[in-house]
Amino acid sequence: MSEEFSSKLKQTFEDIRTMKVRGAGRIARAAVAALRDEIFYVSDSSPEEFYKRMQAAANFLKSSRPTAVSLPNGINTVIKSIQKGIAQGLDLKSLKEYVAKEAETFIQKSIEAQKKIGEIGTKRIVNGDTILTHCNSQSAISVIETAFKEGKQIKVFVTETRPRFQGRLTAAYLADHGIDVTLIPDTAARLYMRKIDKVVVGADAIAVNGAVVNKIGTSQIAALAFESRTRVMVAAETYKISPQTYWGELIEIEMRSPYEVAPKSWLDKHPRIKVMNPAFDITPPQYIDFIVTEKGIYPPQGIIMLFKELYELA
Ligand code: RUB
Repeated sequence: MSEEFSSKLKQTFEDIRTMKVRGAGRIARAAVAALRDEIFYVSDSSPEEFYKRMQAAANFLKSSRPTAVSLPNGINTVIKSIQKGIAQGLDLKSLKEYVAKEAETFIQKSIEAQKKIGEIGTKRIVNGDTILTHCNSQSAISVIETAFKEGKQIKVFVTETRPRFQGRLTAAYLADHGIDVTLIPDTAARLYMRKIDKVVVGADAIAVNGAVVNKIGTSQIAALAFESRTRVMVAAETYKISPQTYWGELIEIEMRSPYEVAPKSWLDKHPRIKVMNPAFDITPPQYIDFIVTEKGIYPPQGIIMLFKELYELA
């Protein structure tokens, strides 16, 4: 099936699957860019045939990783633009140009949204704050970096984020940009929570009830923050809201290889040990103080209103 796609598209699929490209925003932009390039790879006789080929490429890319809702949401904007172009009666050449432009617009808007989240989120960071972040979220980093660039004296605690250690990426980035960073084991989060003024994390998906799906361990940190009255900010673009949750569907949690948790050689020696390696968890809305999007700041309970506005369901 995948033979019909360009090697570039297949490479993007592989890069997302193997986490060479990772983080919900980056995943969405990479997939949309791959689809944009695919437009000029597929040779078709009619707009309908083109639509069919692009739909197949879209489904293939969607299957690369299951949890980040930004991936299908980004891909769907491309597919919807094909439907729109066909409905307008565009010829194949104009249709392709139109779809390529729409894909590029999604990518640019995604980058702008992350910047805007930084500008809005920084309003909730005060001089002297000590922040804790988990994993490696560009939107969370945007808030932290903007606050720092505005001259706020901040300190950042970063959890290592086992088993893939994405926290190291965040710690290195922030330290390289001059920010005071302390890397801690995930298991030290409770010990240090009393020093933390705000938890700032990203999201892979947001359910319409305000629950947030993010890197495994996020819900534990949010529960600890709740226990010590520390505020929890989620920084996420609106394309991370999951439309399927409006109809009662659940967000699939990706299960990854057991060998990320323990080496194969060791597990082979202990065949009776089972391993579970979920990549994400769900933080209930009551553990989240507010969600910063490019459209503004919302309490988790306000996400349903935002969703209805975005999808014109109000
Ligand atoms: C990454 C992760 C990030 C979100 C948000 O998980 O959980 O917090 O994707 O990132 P993984 P961003 O490393 O498994 O992809 O704000 O950059 O979209």
